[in-house]
Amino acid sequence: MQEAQVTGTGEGRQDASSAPQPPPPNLVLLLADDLGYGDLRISGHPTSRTPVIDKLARESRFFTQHYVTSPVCSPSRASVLTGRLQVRNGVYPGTFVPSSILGLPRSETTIAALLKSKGYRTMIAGKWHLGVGREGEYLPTHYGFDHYLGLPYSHDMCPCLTCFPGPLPCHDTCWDHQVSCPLYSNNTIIEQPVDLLSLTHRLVKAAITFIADAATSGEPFFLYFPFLHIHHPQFAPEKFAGQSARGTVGDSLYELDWAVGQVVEALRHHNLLSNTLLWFSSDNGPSLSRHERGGCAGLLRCGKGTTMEGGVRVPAFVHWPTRISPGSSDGLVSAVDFLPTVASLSGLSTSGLTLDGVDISPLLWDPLAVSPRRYMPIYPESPTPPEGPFAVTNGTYKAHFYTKGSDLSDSSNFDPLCPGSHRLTKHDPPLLFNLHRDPGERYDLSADPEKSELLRDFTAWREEHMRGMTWDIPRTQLQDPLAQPCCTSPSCTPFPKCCDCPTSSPSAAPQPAKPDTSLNAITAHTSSLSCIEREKRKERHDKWLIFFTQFI
Ligand SMILES: [Ca+2]
Repeated sequence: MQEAQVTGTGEGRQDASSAPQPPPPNLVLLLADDLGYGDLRISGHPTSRTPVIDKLARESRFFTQHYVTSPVCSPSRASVLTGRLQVRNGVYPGTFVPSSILGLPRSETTIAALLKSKGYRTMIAGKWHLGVGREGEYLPTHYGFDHYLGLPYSHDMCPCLTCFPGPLPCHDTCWDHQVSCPLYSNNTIIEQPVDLLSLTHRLVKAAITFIADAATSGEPFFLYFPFLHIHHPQFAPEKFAGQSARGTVGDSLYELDWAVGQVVEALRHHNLLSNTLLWFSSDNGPSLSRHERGGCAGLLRCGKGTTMEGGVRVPAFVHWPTRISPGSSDGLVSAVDFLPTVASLSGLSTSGLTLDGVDISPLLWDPLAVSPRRYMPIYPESPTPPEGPFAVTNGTYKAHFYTKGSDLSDSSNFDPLCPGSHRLTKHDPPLLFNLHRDPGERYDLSADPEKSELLRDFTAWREEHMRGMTWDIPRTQLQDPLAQPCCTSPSCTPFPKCCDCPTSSPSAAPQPAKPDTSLNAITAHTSSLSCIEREKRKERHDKWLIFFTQFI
């Protein structure tokens, strides 16, 4: 596809090669969870308490047209870390769950691994959501991260316990039939169930310690901080609970804001801020089925789970005080551009990689530069080869070839295209919206004869993109309840309740990780099961493969 050909180059007024070349920058990626386009005070929400993030955004290059690659967690995160679309690396359909057997392919090259190979210290503090594996073989330490502290998946994928001090309950439904949420330190579960009230504080403390150690060593570093906020069920300790007029989602956002401030203050304290590139964004739009607790897409249409703007267009800004002048850019950019952009700025070669991202650094130096990204394919939550990307945008216009609602926008949503009751619908001609004049996608222009050539261009680009795409086998749906991470043992009884362990008694020593052999690994795992169960699972998996391989 087009984007794979232009890594490291730009077509703007000024490119990276003509800018002054400082020492390799430190990199901090702050990724909020389910934070919508309209959730920050600076992006228009009147009752959000986000003073730190707002100030940081004002000092940064703010991208008004920043797209994630998927309207849900795992595939979006896979693209951030690999610079590749989720269909290329197999992180689809939907997300990994606690019982998923697989994870991000070990053959994938992450930005952490690239940076580590050039002497960077690396750490992830927060939500991973790219797999665990029966023996921890898909945890972050196998993808270039020196240190890991955090949860392996969303905290609603476990029983709801305590979300706020006192009698205030956890809101929303959680997965009460699964094991309790585990907290990992590297490859070891150190707490299960995790204490959410102290979690953010501990993640911040670990991140600050990592920054301090890096400052002492003088080595460059990459800190990836994927927050659990503001995903449901929201949680917040006493310091933040009840402190926002927005209720629970506002309180969790307020703690997120505090955490961002702590990281920035640590950088400032160690005189690292001037040579640190800080990238803030979100992994997908708001979960509207949670109503007032589900976040806000602002003026954008629909939310999480859909390919409308509210699902995939999220806030993003890049802060680097000595290199980037404050201001906003309307250039078309994507989270999948993170890897090639920071690789370019850090002097790393990506010549051996097949990437879908492009180096968008020209937009960092000049907000009026023409974006190196010409088109962005918008894939649905559960993509299939015959349907391909549901929509395509060139920044100014967006064409929807398919639309499909999501259960993450329930029937109370007044917009008929948002809820799950809106079944998969093919549009011929595609729905067409002018995003510059109509970012809310209200007024379809497809019947305008003057737009027919534009629609032909979108159709041609999409078809070329689909012809050039290599789909990996989908990896999220192969599951085994006994694959859930358990601090005691997956063979304990009664499972999964027996996996709860006291915080004073961390888990047994971690198992050595095995190399990812993909389907061979599945075979090895199933060999320990009964013959009947093995056959059942093989049959389910074969059906899944047959369905997809007929298109690949
Ligand atoms: Ca998310």
